[in-house]
Amino acid sequence: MTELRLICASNNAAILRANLMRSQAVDHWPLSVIEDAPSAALAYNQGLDDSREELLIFLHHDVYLPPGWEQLLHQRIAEVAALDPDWALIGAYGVDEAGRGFGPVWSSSLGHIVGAVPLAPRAVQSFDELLIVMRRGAGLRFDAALPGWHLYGTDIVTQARAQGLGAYACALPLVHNDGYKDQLDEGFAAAYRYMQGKWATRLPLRSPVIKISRLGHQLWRARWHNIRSRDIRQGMAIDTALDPVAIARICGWNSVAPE
Ligand SMILES: [Mn+2]
Repeated sequence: MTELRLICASNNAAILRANLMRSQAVDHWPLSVIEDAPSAALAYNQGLDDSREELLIFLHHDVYLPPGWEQLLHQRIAEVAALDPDWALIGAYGVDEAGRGFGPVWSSSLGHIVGAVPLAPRAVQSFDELLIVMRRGAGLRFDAALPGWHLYGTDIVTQARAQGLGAYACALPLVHNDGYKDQLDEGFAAAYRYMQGKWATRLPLRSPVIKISRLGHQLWRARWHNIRSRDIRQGMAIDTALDPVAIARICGWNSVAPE
């Protein structure tokens, strides 16, 4: 079986312990935890450089992988490889060319299961950063110049596509026990502006949370929307102290292993 490693950037041991470390997958595969990195890209490149496995799963510390997820991933990889032997990336949540989001993933900040279920690997233009699988042989790296902790899922997919490499969303159910997000902050805006400049000839790009365009007015529109929808969104968000194992069970993901 192909060798595989989990790579996680974490700044909070309690969140890591309460979520990712509850996953059976951490007993199956080695895990690198990178702490106190200045950016997601630098953390993940360090994870790449310090490992040798052919398959790397970059994931958030607030993600819980339900039982059987390891077997399911192997099936999804086989499905992608049958379609595209030189594939580069697989994500658990992605946005296709038409702007449609594919999951399914539970989101505590949104309080529901997000994303249509792809019945086959779905070519996408961006990933949510919650979980990204990379085939090392594709030769990709995260962009060290991309600041902060946002939009690297869109950047890595765009890098792949610019090189003619495939990035796919596959049905890989998981729990994202993320906290309520009030507003797109200055760190997000900095990443947005960086993407506008870097990919000027490939705009617009649709990330899972926002469209990146030449004009960039979507950033202001999203901020205004977030102000107006604050009460509703706060009401829908679920307490992150809830047990992700129980959430997975309620979602019907007691075991997601293929039959
Ligand atoms: Mn997260």
